[in-house]
Amino acid sequence: GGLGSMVFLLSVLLLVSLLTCCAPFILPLDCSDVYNQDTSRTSGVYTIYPIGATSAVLVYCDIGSQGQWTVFQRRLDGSVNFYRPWDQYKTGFGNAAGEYWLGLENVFYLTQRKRYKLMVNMEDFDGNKVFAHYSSFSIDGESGGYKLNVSGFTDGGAGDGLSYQNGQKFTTFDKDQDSWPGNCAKSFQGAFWYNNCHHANPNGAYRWGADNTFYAVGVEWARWKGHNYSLKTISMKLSPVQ
Ligand SMILES: [Ca+2]
Repeated sequence: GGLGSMVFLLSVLLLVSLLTCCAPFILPLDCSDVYNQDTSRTSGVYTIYPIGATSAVLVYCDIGSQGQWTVFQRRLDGSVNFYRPWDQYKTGFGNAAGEYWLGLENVFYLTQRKRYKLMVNMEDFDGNKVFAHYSSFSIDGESGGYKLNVSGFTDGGAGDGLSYQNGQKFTTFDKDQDSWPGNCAKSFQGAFWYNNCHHANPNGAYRWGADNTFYAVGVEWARWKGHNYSLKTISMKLSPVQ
């Protein structure tokens, strides 16, 4: 009857207004939102919604005294193959509890919604840990080749691995957008914002330390360990600028 339809109509209106008005406040965009919703939360895997309510993504949140960091790239043990095509780097792959890539589309939407800083943490096979910090990080959308915009370097012992690749589009073995006649992703066994070609290759082949058999193909941060040392761990993470 009339009352039933009115109740139904009101319910639909309520649902629509909740989704349109309040979804951004209910659904966490990043790990900073995850923490602010419950400050007892610690590091671990959480669900975020960088693109919107219908696009839940699992992510590792690094939560500690240094703040809340949304990890978008992580190498730990060589368990995941990072030599993958464009569509995989666009949408993401791997396991948020282990090694993974969050996806360029997710990272693009994140950096559209807030202003972010970037932390890159890394470790060698002797237990030495260093970092590189950048006060500003964003990437362009797919139509702009997911171009890297990074600045404001602070040295935590790692050296500046990214400024050389700033302003470059993302390259995979099946999509060459680098500044070299060849394809840097193919030649250096990774996928990244390559220039001509790299000072850092975080998505390169996992090679367990020093190895000069093939030049510069490992998980590298050249300013720290050179082009023939593949790191034990590296992670790239974002936190909003206050
Ligand atoms: Ca090229």
